[in-house]
Amino acid sequence: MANNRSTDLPQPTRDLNTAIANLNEFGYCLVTDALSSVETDALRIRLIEQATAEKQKGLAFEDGGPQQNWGDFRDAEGQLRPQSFTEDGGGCNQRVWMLINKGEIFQTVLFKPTVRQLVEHVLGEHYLLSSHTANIAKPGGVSMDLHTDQWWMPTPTRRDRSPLPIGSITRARFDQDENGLSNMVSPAVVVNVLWMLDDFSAKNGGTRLVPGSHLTGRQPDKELDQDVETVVAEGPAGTALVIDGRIWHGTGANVSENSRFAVITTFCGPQFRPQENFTVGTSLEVLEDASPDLLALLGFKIWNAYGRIESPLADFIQPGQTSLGEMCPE
Ligand SMILES: O=C(O)CCC(=O)C(=O)O
Repeated sequence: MANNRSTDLPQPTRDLNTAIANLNEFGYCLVTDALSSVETDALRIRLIEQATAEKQKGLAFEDGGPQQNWGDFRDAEGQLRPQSFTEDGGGCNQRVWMLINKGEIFQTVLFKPTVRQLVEHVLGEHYLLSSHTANIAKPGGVSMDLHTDQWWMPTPTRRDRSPLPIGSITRARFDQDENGLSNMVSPAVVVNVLWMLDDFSAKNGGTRLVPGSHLTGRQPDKELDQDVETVVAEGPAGTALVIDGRIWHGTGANVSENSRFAVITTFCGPQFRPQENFTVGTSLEVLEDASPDLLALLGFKIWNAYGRIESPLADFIQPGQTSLGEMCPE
């Protein structure tokens, strides 16, 4: 993949309007000093401690190895195969899940005003946290396949066509018309934020992107798009890379000597199922101190009667709340 960086492509900026224009046109933007150096260092230290402990205890989740595939995938003969993973399989990317429970420092990134304004620009005033994780791209890794972060989003279709039923969509089997093209483009329903805890470069596996691909109306195809040009999101530690959920992207190959650390925070529209189940999985300790904003992000706020347990008129559901259950008149 070529790195055809042009000066017209998004550069790190502090200016919200420039960032919004970049996001609209190219599908991504880079926010300078989204994190202070103190915050970046603290996040990096906590992440290394957590990742090291998970690895030592045999609980690390590593993907990106040669035999590891997310969801259903197509093999070399084009056959659809089920997902294949090993929990501690020595893949090139160590993931750390559910950062919400893994140190207060990880919560701080959720409340950065510029980034939240960018999320709001794309998703509107209501949205959910979909996942809050880290990706440690280790040296020796290979480039991740290009993908979008809303591969599950049904595409607009024609009246005379029978689309793939939405529950049959997988990472390797999404609905596209006969030509793999569409004049229609689904809206962005996901925004992903990659918080750089190291300087990102082509050498250390900086995220690769296809500028403008968010408006193609389709998912990248491994064969059809194998020669597509990508650019690397470069920036100093503390930069936030904010991407439209439709943009084609993936972790680059880390050919440096050191691991590349990033926190990845994904937001989605309130209609969609988050990747991490925060209403069940968030620790009570975190919930006890959570602000209404955090509770809303975690899915405890009712949206147009969705996400309720009993009354659709309530604002929030309570952690641990269950429905009334079977009752009989006295
Ligand atoms: O770590 C990166 O640079 C990108 C990660 C990514 O695309 C993913 O986790 O799906």
